[in-house]
Amino acid sequence: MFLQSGGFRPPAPNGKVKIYECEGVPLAEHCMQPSTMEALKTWQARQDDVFVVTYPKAGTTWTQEIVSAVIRKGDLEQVNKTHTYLRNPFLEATIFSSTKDIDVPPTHEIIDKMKSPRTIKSHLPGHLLPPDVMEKKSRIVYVARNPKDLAVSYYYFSMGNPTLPQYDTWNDFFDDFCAGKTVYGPWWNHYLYYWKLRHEPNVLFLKFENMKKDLKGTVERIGHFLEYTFSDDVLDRIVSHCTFENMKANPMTNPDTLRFMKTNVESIDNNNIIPKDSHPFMRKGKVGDWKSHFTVSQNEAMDALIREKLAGSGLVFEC
Ligand code: PPS
Repeated sequence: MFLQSGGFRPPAPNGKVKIYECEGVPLAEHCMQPSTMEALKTWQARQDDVFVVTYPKAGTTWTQEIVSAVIRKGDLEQVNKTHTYLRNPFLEATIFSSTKDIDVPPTHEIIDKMKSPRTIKSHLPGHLLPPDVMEKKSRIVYVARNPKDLAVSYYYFSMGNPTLPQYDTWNDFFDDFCAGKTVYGPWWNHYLYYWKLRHEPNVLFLKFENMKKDLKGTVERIGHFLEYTFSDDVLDRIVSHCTFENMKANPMTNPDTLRFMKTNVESIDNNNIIPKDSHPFMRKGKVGDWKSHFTVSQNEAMDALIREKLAGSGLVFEC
C-alpha cells in the first residue's frame, strides 16, 4: 500500500544515483524521471489544491502536517489515520517498486485520482513547477530555512540514503551545496523565485526560524491563508500535534515509519528500522545546529555567499 505513497523510494536500480540536468537543475534520475518532468509541464492542478513547496530540508514535513491538520479542521483522529507520505504525495517523485513485478504509476497520476482538497509536496524550483499551479492559483505554502542549517540537515539526510548521491565527508557536501550542485540545484535560485511571488494572493512565504519561534502564530497564519479560523482549543491541539517531539513520536507523522520500511514489516518501531549509517529523519529540528558543524572558514564562505546571492532581495535569515 505504501508503495503508492509518493514518498517511499527504494534504491536506484543499480545501486548508484544517476544525476541528470533538467533545465539547469540537477535531479536524481531514478526518482524524478525525465518522463515525469516532461509530463509535469502540462499537468493539471486544481484551484483548491494546496502545495507545500520547499528546497529539501527546509521544513516540508512540518508544514505539510500543519496544512493537513488545518484542512481537516483540527480533526487529529482523521489526520492520524493515514501516514503523512500518503496524505501529502510527493509530486515529482516517481516510485520504483522494490519487487520488480509491481508496476507503480508515477505519483502525479496517483494524485490525479485523489479527491479534493489535495495537499501536495514538491521540492521543484519555480521554473519546473507545473505552470498550471500558478494559472489555477492553487495555494502554495513555501518554506525557506537559513542555508546553514539547511546544509547540515541535507548532509545528514543524504548520508546512507540510497536515493541521493553519497559524500565522503561533510566538507565535500558543503562544497557541492555552495556550488549549487546538490540535488534540486542552487538554494538561492529556489528561494528567490518564490520570494518574488510572496505578494501573490495564492502564495504564503514562511521561514523555518519563525515557525520555530512561534508555532501557534504559524498555524494561525496558515489557517488564515487557507481560510480557516479556529477556537483556541483547536489551535492548541494542532500546535501540540505539530511540535518536533510529538511528530517524532507519532508513527503517522514520522517519515521514518515508511522511509525505511520494507514490505511486511510488522512492528513499526522507528528505532529498529533505520539502516546503519542513516540518521533519523526527525533529527534535531533546531535553529543553529550549523554551529557545531561549520568551520570558521566555512562560515565565512557561507556568509559571503548569502550576501552575494540575496543582495538587494530583502530576503534575510537570522542564523
Ligand atoms: S524533506 O526530506 O526535504 O522533506 O525534509 P524536510 O521535512 O523539509 O526537513 C526536515 C527537517 O525539518 C525538521 N523538522 C522539524 N523541525 C521542527 N519541528 C518540527 N515539527 C519538525 N518536523 C521536521 C527535521 O528534524 C529536519 O531538520 P534537522 O535539522 O535535520 O533535524
